[in-house]
Amino acid sequence: MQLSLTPVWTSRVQDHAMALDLPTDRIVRLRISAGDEFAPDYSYAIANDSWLGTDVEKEEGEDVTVLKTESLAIEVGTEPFRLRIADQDGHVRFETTDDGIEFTKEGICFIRSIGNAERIYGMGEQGETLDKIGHSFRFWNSDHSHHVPNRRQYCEIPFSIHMTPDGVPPTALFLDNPGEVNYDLGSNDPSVMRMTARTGDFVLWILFEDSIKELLSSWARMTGHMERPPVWSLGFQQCRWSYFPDKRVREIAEEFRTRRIPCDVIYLDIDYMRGYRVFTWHSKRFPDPDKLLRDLRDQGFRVVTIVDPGVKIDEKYEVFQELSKAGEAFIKREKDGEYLVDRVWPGKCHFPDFTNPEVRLLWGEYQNRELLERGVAGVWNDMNEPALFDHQDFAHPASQHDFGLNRRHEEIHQIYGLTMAQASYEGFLKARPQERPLIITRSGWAGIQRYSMMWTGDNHSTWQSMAFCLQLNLSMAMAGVPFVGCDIGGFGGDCEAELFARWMEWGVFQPFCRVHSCRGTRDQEPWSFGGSVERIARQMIELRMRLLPYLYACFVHAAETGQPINRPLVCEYPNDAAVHRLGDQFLVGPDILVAPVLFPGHDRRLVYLPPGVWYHFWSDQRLEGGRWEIFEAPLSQPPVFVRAGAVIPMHPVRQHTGEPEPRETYLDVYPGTQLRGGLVEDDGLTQAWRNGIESRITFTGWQDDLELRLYLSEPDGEYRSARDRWTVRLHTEHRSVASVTCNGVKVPFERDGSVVTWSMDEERAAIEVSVAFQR
Ligand code: MIG
Repeated sequence: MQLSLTPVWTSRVQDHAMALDLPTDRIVRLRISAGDEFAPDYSYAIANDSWLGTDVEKEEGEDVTVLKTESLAIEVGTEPFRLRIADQDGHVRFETTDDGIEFTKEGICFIRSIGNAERIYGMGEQGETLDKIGHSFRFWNSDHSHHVPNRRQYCEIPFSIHMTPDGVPPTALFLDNPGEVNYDLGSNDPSVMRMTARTGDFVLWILFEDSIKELLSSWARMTGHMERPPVWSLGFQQCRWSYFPDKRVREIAEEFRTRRIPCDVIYLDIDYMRGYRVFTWHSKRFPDPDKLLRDLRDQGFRVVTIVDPGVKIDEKYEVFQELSKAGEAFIKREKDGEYLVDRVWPGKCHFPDFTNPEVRLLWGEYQNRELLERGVAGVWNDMNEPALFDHQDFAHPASQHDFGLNRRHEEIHQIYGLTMAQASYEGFLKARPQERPLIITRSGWAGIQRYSMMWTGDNHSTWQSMAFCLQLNLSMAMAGVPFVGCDIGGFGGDCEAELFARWMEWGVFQPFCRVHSCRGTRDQEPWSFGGSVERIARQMIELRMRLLPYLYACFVHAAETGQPINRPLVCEYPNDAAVHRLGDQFLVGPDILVAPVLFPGHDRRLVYLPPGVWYHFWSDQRLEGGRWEIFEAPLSQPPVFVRAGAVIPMHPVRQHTGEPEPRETYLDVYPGTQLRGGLVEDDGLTQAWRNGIESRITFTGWQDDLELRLYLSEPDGEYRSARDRWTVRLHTEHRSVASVTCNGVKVPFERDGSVVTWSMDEERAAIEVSVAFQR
């Protein structure tokens, strides 16, 4: 979008223009022009141009200007260039070196001092570790995965969170340049971070907040929040390259139901198309897609189809004809204006220019006519880096519409996937304005979360790849994309039984929970590895279905605040140095901790439990945190823990989310000094929640030596769930209960092992529970 910021300071360094903006009291933007003057002020990342602004006091000195706002003191000097920003507590939050800009052949290079023991998070699909300090990266979306196992570069996001362990609040940086960008995060000189933009203006946003979580909220306000997703997208999903013909798809569906393994979604990969022509159906393999989709829907399955950007050059093919007629529809060669050609699955193709609004419109219409109107539930955008067969990148300099700016493709390369997802998203909302879009994409850039969720592309069926995926999910979340997940079981290569089981064990805790595998590899359905693995897979998927109310609340929270669903521990425990580089265990929402087993043959693993009390999920054993401990983890019991004080809403198992809403909701209470939890309910499918057709209930309470109190708030909102009963399960091994009263009335309870259970009627009013412990 075009931005309307007015600089509070301008200057020139050598032949380049410079400007500082203060979009809010806590955001600074610095621009340095590549040429004499600034390019028009457009951003593909920013989605919200209503800035609060701030009062500024300006002191202009000889070679340093000081700008003061309520929260920040900004010192900027031009000869040589330096920038230093301190907060109201006097902490230096951002500082360049004494000569902070170099104009080089590689572009504009900006040099910032790295803090003492600094940690760097975020950046999406970049790097092998959660903390990126000491690495260097090129940001250039591409399909590298086949060559380098621990590299994934479909969606790189130049948004990074910088934290030092000295208690100074973290700061975030966003280099708003959609061309090639290079970061050196102290790999050559540990004291400096160099950020280079090869083309275009250097536009750096600097965010100042008090915590990582607030930085992520601020980032979501700037670039857009993810949508509240359709509830079926939280269900289990099965994919493979490819299920065809239609008969095979029906068999897979049937297997899930007869084996009683819950499943919500089946995917159609590229073989459903006629010769890989986008928006067509293969007439022999899928002679009647409408009927197939209807029948599957009757069994409770949604179908998501893949869509690739390359449009086959074929005069007899309608999509090609019509887009060709539209003019400016495809990416053009700069030198002669001819449409660029490269090969992908359909053969020789042109590549739609999704920065052109008319192309997005047409694309959306085809998507709706050929897919959504036939009953397809969601759209899976692949190959949109874009990936090409003949070349790594387009063979010729090319140009795009680009807000009418007509920049070269290379200057906006990073947003190809973003704009394809935008086309898909806008199209979806046109076809079904009352529903919630489900768009999946492989490539993306800053802001992708407002259109689409991400899966992390082609991983491998190896232990190493599995461990790597975990970290990727966290790095995506720390770059503002909460709805993310990897192909469970691994895409490339043959999976083996133990790996599949271990992958399922934590894969079900990902926001996106899908099994997928490459063509030519062995079967990879939950039942493909024998009875015992099938039992584990079923049990884990069932656990996910039970946890749906908890997960859904996490998704809604993510949509409203930008908070991750799978969180690195540092999000919640920033002051605990033990978690600063911890990327092989994660939190699901604030209360569940998962520590996957990542090596073959291991039946235990070392886990770090953050300070506080935790409960072992399978045994209810109460544990003191703030330490490392080795836990037994036989197959089927991955280390999972619940934070003391958590109230986790759960449902009975259903085979898919379209089964009738349960009449009963469980509240799993893990006693702690303060209780907390929440439930958000709505129809799961439509936009009606925007008009208040939802229901929110919060759980609070406390516990002392004698008593535990639990409060359920009165439901807020108009939605009425099917619930007529709550069943509370109090996980307390070490305390015996004397009595339970609900709103002053004694209720019967039972103890089974470590769990004390009782039920309460749903009255659509507040409930106050008191549990008296035996002295
Ligand atoms: O060139 O559509 O990442 O999930 O199965 C490979 C076939 C193209 C790459 C995707 C993968 C998908 C595959 N695609």
